[in-house]
Amino acid sequence: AASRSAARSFSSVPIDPSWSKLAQEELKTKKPEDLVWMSAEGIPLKPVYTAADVKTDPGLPGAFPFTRGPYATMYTNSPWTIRQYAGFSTAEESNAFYRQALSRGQQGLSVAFDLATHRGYDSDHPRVKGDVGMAGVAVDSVEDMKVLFNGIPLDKVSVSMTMNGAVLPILAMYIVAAEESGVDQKKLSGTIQNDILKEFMVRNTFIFPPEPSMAIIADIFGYTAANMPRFNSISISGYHMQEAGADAVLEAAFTIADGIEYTRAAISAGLTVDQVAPRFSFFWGIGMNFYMEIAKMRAARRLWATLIQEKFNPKDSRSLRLRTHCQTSGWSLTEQEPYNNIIRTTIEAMAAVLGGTQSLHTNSFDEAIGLPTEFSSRLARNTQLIIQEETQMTRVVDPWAGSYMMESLTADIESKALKIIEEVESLGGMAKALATGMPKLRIEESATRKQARIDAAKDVIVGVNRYANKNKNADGDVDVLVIDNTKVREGQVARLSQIKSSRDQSKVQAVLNRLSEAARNVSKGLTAGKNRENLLALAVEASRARATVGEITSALEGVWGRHAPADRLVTGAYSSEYTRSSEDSEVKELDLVKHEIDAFTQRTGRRPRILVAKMGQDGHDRGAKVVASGFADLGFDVDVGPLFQTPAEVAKQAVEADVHIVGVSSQAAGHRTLVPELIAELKKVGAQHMLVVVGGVIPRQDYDMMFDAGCSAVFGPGTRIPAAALQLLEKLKNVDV
Ligand code: 2CP
Repeated sequence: AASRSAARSFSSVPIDPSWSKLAQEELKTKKPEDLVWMSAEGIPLKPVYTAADVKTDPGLPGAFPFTRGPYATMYTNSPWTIRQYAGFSTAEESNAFYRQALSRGQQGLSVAFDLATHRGYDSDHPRVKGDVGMAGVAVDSVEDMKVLFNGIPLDKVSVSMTMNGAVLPILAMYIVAAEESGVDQKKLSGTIQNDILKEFMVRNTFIFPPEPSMAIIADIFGYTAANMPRFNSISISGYHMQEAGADAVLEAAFTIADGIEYTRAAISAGLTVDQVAPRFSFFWGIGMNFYMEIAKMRAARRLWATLIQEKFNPKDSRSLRLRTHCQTSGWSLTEQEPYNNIIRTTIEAMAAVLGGTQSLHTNSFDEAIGLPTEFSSRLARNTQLIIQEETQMTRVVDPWAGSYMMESLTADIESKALKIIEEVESLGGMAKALATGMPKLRIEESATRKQARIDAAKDVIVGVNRYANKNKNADGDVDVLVIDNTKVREGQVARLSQIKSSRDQSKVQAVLNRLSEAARNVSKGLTAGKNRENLLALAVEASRARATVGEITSALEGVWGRHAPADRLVTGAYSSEYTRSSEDSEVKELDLVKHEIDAFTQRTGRRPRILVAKMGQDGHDRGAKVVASGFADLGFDVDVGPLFQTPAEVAKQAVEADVHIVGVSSQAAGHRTLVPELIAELKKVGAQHMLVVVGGVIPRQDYDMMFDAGCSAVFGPGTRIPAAALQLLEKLKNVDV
């Protein structure tokens, strides 16, 4: 029923009439149009394409508009870089992991920093107790950075660092660590993520407000253009938009719009397009919609080349070549039947390769459960090695070129994305568009719709909403890496105090003062290199003097403050997608939720109220937002807490809002420390009656710990929102509210 009602609107999609005749004979009662599938992007995928569908010649690889690839020979001459994102615990442990990975086929490094570092806090800061060493490696000073790269030749191995908030101290410490190991910055090849616009949109590891954040980026562009010719100054990232729920068109459009905004920022800072754009790089998420992902990569290359040409008229053709890293989708991984994730990742990796990526990370199968182990990391790396070395896929450049379907789909994505880019441009560019909240809201809407399609089983996820394995323990428990957060923290705190006692304090203070002065000059609108010092150059000096990540950040924060985002909630997107052509059983379930909410309201005089909370420095808020929107659409009163809260702050808000339930969303392993603390804080303020539930990436092994701490329920990935709501309403019956 679902496909027929959806197909009705597709009678306008042109299908080859001769084929339609052939098809009709096979179809009996159905019509050929019934076979058209509408993608999340609103692009109809037809059962058959012909030459009539191809309007654009993709040209040659290595030539404008680069649809087929940034290089002429692509993998036939030099395959993509196998670059696995990793980092955990201490610099020593991460270093050992990197060296082993490089000896077993990995080709480039990609550093994951812990959330304390991302947000510019040293490991001894009270706000980051649950975060140190958990979702990445803890780095406080250049001494940690030197340990991290010990024995790795930085003039040979390219290093990507995912850092946006604390980008100044981290890039500076990398430069100084290399310098002190005898490698001049001119020789460093690698990439710094440095993409703050998407942080404000979706990823949330910003520190400063938007304006000074953009000034930092322009300073990094200026510094790297002058001193680091082989270093990619930014990784303009759509990946996190996809993880946050963006479809392929939104991801491509907002990312290219970000790139245009960065080019403008560079030009305003007195640089030319050709000084910066050749060292811009991109980063895509690659999900399960196979054809769409390949087409997205092709369309994005063409859009970038065409728009940069049109807007900035560069002389250097490298300014027009979109080079990209890809990562298979973390969101597409399921906690249920985790071995299915190996298959998903393989298919996604093939899409990235067929789309012409320059560098690739393949996820480990256990990432929806916890931190990857040595075993799962090896399988993930081998997935790429097998594609690269066994399948002969590298022998032909852009093998999809000329496919009627692929060329047509590429053009569809291009034109849809272009419309959105134009919309952003008409708002004055991405920085201004972000201030209106438009991009964030579009992505959240798309995420909420996606969840509703999954909950209604319109989008199939094998092992979750179809073919679920009833015997939950059939595959046994999957091992996860457990990090002793307290031990890592203690080690970091000891090293910090050792550094602070052995350095020249007056030298440190002098350079920190100059940083604050430069920050004040940024606020006055002065330009680096002309009438104020470059922030990265100063951070390099500060790092040499052994100033810490926290100190460098504080010197700037004292002037600019720390950014606190305002938030809005999507409403209506869940219920509209869910009810439209849902199965009867699913509509009945919604009725039941409504009935239970009415009963609760009659009994207590008000609707059930839930606070959706995020604690620690974990800024992944897709889950929290989708749950909040879904619960609100189902009829709950929903409060959404700010990001980055301490347990005490959450308890305070819960009491002030007098909620019945506190729902904690945890994606970065902080729950082990933070949830027990929250429950203790709630007791302290007399709110022990409130139900505490946890959702997100919670390893099965931690469930008992959560229940023992006093949690009422744990919702893993793949939980259907109405089912969770019913479970909570049931539990509320036993609570005296
Ligand atoms: C490449 N080269 C070639 C060819 N292909 N030369 C001749 N013929 C060819 N066919 C040359 C290039 O020009 C370059 O030289 C060198 O070989 C390396 O190639 P590349 O294409 O630049 O590859 P790369 O060094 O691996 O760089 C790829 C990217 C870079 C995409 C440009 O920015 C990158 O590695 N990004 C990785 C980002 C990343 O890992 N992010 C992690 C995100 P030259 O150097 O002389 O030009 S972690 C995600 C998590 C989820 C998070 O963010 O939270």
